[in-house]
Amino acid sequence: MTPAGHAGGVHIVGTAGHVDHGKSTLVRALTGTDPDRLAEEKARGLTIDLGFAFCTLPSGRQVSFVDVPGHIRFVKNMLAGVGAVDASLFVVAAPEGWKPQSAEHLAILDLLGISHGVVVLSQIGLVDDELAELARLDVAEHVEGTFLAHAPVVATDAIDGTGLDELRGALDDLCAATPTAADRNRPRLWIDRSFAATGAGRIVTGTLAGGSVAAGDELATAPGGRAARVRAIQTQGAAVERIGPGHRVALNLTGVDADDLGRGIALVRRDQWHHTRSIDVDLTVLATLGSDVTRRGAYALYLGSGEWPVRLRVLGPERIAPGQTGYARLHLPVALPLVMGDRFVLRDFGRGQTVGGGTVLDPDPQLRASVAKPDTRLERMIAERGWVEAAQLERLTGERPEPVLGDWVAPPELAEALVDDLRDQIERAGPLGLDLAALDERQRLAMDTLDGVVIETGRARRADAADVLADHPVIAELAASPFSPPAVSGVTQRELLALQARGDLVHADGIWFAASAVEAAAVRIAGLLGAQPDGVTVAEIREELGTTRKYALPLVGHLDRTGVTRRRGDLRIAGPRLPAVSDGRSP
Ligand SMILES: Nc1nc2c(ncn2[C@@H]2O[C@H](COP(=O)(O)OP(=O)(O)O)[C@@H](O)[C@H]2O)c(=O)[nH]1
Ligand SMILES: [Mg+2]
Repeated sequence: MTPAGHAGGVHIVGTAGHVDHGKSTLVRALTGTDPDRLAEEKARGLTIDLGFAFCTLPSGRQVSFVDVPGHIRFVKNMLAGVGAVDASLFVVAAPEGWKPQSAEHLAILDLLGISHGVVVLSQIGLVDDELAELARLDVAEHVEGTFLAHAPVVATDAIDGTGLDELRGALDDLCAATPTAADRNRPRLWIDRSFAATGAGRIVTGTLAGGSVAAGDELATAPGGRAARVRAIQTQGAAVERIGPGHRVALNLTGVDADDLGRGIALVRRDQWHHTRSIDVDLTVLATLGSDVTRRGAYALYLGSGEWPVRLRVLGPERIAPGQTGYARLHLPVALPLVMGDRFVLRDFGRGQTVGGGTVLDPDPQLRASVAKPDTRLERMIAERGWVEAAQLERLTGERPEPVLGDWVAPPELAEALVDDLRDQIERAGPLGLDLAALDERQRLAMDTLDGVVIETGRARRADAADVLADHPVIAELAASPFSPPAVSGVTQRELLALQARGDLVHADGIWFAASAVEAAAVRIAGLLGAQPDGVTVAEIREELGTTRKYALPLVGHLDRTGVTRRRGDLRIAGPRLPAVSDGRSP
């Protein structure tokens, strides 16, 4: 066991166990902080809501505790706290032994994928050795086959201090063996408490996961989408400027109303998450459940720190039997920022029972429920979507796949089909080439990856296709009588347009001119204007060029449009692009 990888890391340990088994007393004995902070909790000696405390272990490691209520009526509060813990401090009172909420809490931790824990046999001072041994056997039997099967078991008495040092040592070992939260630069804080700050603004608390938060950051509520600015951050009782994932944090927020904050709401960076109202999940139904899970039933989804009523549809068969794992589509009443791999617990509202739980497989189901077959494979996500942006897949899965084209990801056969189709189009376009303006973004990106293709003046042709446009006879034909060009013949419209795009021909009011003719005309007019700076008439231009109005008008119109000349009444004067005339040509 090596502590590498969590230098400065903090572990979050959640308590679990039946009511009155000594969870809160144990947390107070370890940390000096009474996690029962509500007046009512103190009066009744009963944990109602989540409590928080922290301490430093003998190794110097820091550990934060989330103390949960054990009473059946407050399972909802327990669920709001355990979603983000790294490990479990699982408490069973030696005098009472295993009880219903011992079982329910263990099942919930298992469903949430918690895999590390320490078992505490508490109140050991209240039993003799024989009873203590019976309690130990009782616990061993019940944790068999669960993540606690091989967990250390420590007997403690929080009142006389028995076993507390041993427990600290066991917690140290536990933390050393438990990975701390990953940093994916995608912070998400499920709020578990929200209250008014003494100055201004609000305080929210939660377990930060996925990324860092710094003072000054702007976050958004989800659901809700309200902007909230982080004014100050506290962790373990101290103010910090910035805090990484895996910590209990309190954020002082400004710019957001109390109504927009509360348990179950998440704070995330805007645009980093896919917000969804339907998810495909795997669902493991507890073996102890008395009936199958079907679409009938009023279900509550516990995810993050929230509780949401959901509609459920089993995928594939109609039902999932107790002890079985199946697939389901859940419909939520609000859009939540969810990602593949998020864990959840499902309870039956009416019966107040835990039904089961599982993992989000697809936070944005694409297929109809009758045919959907979700799993956690990236290839399935891509296959169901076709072309999809890598950034979107990262939002959905937390993984950023290697794009095949630009920022796009696609199933291999689609990527191949795109390239094949492009090669076909280029082939069909022949020597004239394929007009790139007619292609979409992905086709243009794919074009850059093709070998043996030449791109010229916005057209792509095969490198080995002759350039039929170079020295095309029509250019010479038109240039031969530059200012009275013949009507074009023996050349296709596509060729003419391609020649125009290359700058070889000019099309003006229905007449095709050689580009060289237009340039020559500009020089000749510049000469005229040198002699008559106040302007020349179309008639004078027509005479200078030795042509007729039929050609002179389109030519002059073209020169006006391209800024060579400018119109003033009936005259043409110099435009900004009038060529300079050499002295020799000026009179
Ligand atoms: N003698 C003894 N009493 C304990 C011990 N732990 C808890 N208690 C008592 O058991 C009762 C319930 O403890 P509490 O921590 O509130 O249980 P929780 O509901 O699991 O949080 C309280 O009256 C405690 O004083 C222990 O280790 N030894
Ligand atoms: Mg308690």
